[in-house]
Amino acid sequence: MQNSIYLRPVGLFHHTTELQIADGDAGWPGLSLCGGPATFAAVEVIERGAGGEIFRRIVSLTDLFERDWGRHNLSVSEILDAIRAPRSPLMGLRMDRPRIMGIVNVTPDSFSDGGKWSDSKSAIQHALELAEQGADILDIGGESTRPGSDAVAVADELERVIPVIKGLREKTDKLISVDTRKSQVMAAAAEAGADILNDVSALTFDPEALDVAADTGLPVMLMHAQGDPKTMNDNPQYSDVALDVYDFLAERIKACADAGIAKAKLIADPGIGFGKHLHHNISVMNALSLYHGLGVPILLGASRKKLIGQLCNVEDPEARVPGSLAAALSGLAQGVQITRVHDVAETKQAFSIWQAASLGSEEQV
Ligand code: 8Y7
Repeated sequence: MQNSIYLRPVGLFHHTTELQIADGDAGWPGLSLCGGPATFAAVEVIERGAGGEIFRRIVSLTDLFERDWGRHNLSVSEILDAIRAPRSPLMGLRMDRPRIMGIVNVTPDSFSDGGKWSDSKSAIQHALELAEQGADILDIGGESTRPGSDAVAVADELERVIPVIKGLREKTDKLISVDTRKSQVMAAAAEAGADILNDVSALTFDPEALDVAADTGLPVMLMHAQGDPKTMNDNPQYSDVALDVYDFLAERIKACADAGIAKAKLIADPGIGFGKHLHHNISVMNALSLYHGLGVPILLGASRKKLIGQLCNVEDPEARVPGSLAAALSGLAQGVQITRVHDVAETKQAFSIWQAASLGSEEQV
């Protein structure tokens, strides 16, 4: 293993728009995070040596610039540039404020709301309600990828999601993402009017997916998972989970670039619950701002997931909404751009208050 260096922005400050803190202004020690309305005052420098040994220290930005960090896979200034660069809009949706992605499962077996929306008419109805409640993106999925779930045949998945995407496309201008790992579903969904591809395997499950995704020209959400849904939570293994996830996502961004998918079209997601035990999920959630170094918007999906059940001793997924809101807000505090949730109205309310307090204005977006 090569010596690697990672920077995790810390000391995040979400400030009022009126304050207009210019990047690098004398007297203000912060740098802009993703060009948006947050700055960071220091970084945790994480070095991972060839043998997997890890050194961490929090350093001021001044120390960061002045020190010689030696030879690594990337330079400190390359990573800082990626952290600071404004994020491209996603199909016209600006990424400089928190966005909500509403979950629409068209599956008979999803863990938390499986079966409820499984005919296309009620799925479309549900999606439109989420749009009304303030979802910016509607995520349509026809294959449950919950831990232990069985694979779904392409024909079944097509039959579930395509009518919903077509029907929804006629009724809303909200962005529609298709949650699939299969290239045939990606191509058909693009044809039916989907705007974004959301692949929990980061285009690794289907050997055709990388090229097909590139052909659609659509943006892609790349999620980290370890192993296949059926067995992924049996025995996940990491050297350092937050860094291993980072390396995986960086590799997938590179693979996409090589296949002709521009970085401006990519979103990175650490994949809460996918091949991760409780302590892995906690480490990833704690390290979220690290992923800004990838240079693309971050997506977080913790809604109603098992870690909330484990931490709060709540068996019923529908009773995990308060924990889901806290997870979502902790994401915002770390600059997460897109939050994938079941409970859009509740999340919108939490985000509005968080934004009002941190921006110091009533201006809602
Ligand atoms: C995620 C996801 C699921 C996630 C992204 C569930 C499809 C399990 N989780 N996609 N899909 N990120 N991008 O609990 O965390 O909703 S399925």
